[in-house]
Amino acid sequence: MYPKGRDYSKSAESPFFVSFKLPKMYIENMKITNTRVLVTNPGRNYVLFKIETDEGVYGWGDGTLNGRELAVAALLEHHIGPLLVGRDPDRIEDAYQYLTRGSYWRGGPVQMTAVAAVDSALWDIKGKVCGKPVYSLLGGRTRNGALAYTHCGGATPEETAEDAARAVEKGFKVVRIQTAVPGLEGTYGKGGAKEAALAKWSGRDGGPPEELFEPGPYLRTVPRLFRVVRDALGDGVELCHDVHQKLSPVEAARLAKEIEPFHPYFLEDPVRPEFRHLLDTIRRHSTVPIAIGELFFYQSDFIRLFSDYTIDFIRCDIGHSGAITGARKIAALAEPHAVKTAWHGPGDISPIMHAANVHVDVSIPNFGVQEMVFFPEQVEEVITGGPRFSGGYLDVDDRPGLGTDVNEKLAARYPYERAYLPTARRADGSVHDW
Ligand code: KDG
Ligand code: MG
Repeated sequence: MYPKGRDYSKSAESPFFVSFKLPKMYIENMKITNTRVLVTNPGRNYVLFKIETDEGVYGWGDGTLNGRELAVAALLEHHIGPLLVGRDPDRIEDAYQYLTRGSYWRGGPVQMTAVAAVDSALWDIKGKVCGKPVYSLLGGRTRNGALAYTHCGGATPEETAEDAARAVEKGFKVVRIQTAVPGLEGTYGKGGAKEAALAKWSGRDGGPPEELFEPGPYLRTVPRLFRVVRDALGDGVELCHDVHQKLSPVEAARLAKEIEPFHPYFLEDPVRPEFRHLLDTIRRHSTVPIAIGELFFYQSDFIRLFSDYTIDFIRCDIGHSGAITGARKIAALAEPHAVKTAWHGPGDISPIMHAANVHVDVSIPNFGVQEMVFFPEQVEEVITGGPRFSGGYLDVDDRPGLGTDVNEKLAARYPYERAYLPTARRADGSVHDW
């Protein structure tokens, strides 16, 4: 299955030449022969990308972008896939450079998700060719597992506390807590782990769902949520909360200040990405660690935030920021600035990208925590070999590559279904930030 090695010892003419034989892993003139895009919905839509080679080795990558799946699928199928055929799959960094800097149109979530699909598939191939798990090729393990957190939620803070207690019983040492806000219809995130793993988001009349958001009731509810959960669970568990970019800088500063006594692990996405230069407003008023980055795509998005030390955790979705190659670059830039990783790990990226997350987590020095979901059985039958959870940690085993595979026949039974995340409006009917 794996390509032949080249014996360099035979070609040496110099008497000073030290004879060596490159290991079998050396790839000589390996070529990409075909690419294939597969869109499947075994519970949620996933865009899977296969790269095949002339040596029979293939890799699977993930190109899922929630609510914009077919845009990435078309980009991969019509514009990027054809560019890859005939290239050497060993040259992953070159592919990243070519696709991010070499084309005139660059950047943005659709393009960077397609780059991530290519990157994850190429790392899968490289691992299989070398007979090594990807984390080993990234420098080897720096830890035995990736500290993981799950979503806990409920219709009231008390219900969220019960949900969080169940998570702690399962072994979680970190939980994300959300709750419904009285008077606000919807309230994204209150569904907890189930909502995170399996949500179709098809709204009324087939249109995207719309929720009501007002900062006042929200700002009055979340400190109470922290108090109720802390009182119920004590200090033995770390608590996070996701604002989903819905506050202004000064509102976020107020929230951080009011939840500070309950010692949150981090406050996530307190403001929208366009306000990143104003994050210091929160810093000046509290010591609550700040996590941000789901809507950021490159190293350069973080330069000021790292160097000014305005954030503590990077929340990029590596599936939308160049996958393993992109994540390594961002993490390396963060390392000397005391910033840790907390890669996005929702149900709307496939187990392939969750595996990529963990290969990076267990091999970098500045890993912080990994968001995770338990996928429904149906998803795990279509996409096999994702990371495993035990005792509060996620891990991947030592199978070559990412360790994941796709049952193409089964995937074909679950066609794409249009689905969107909910959007938010204020009480006066105007659009509010996602
Ligand atoms: O596609 C976006 C969702 O995955 C996002 O809403 C989930 O914010 C999220 C999180 O932290 O998981
Ligand atoms: Mg989030």
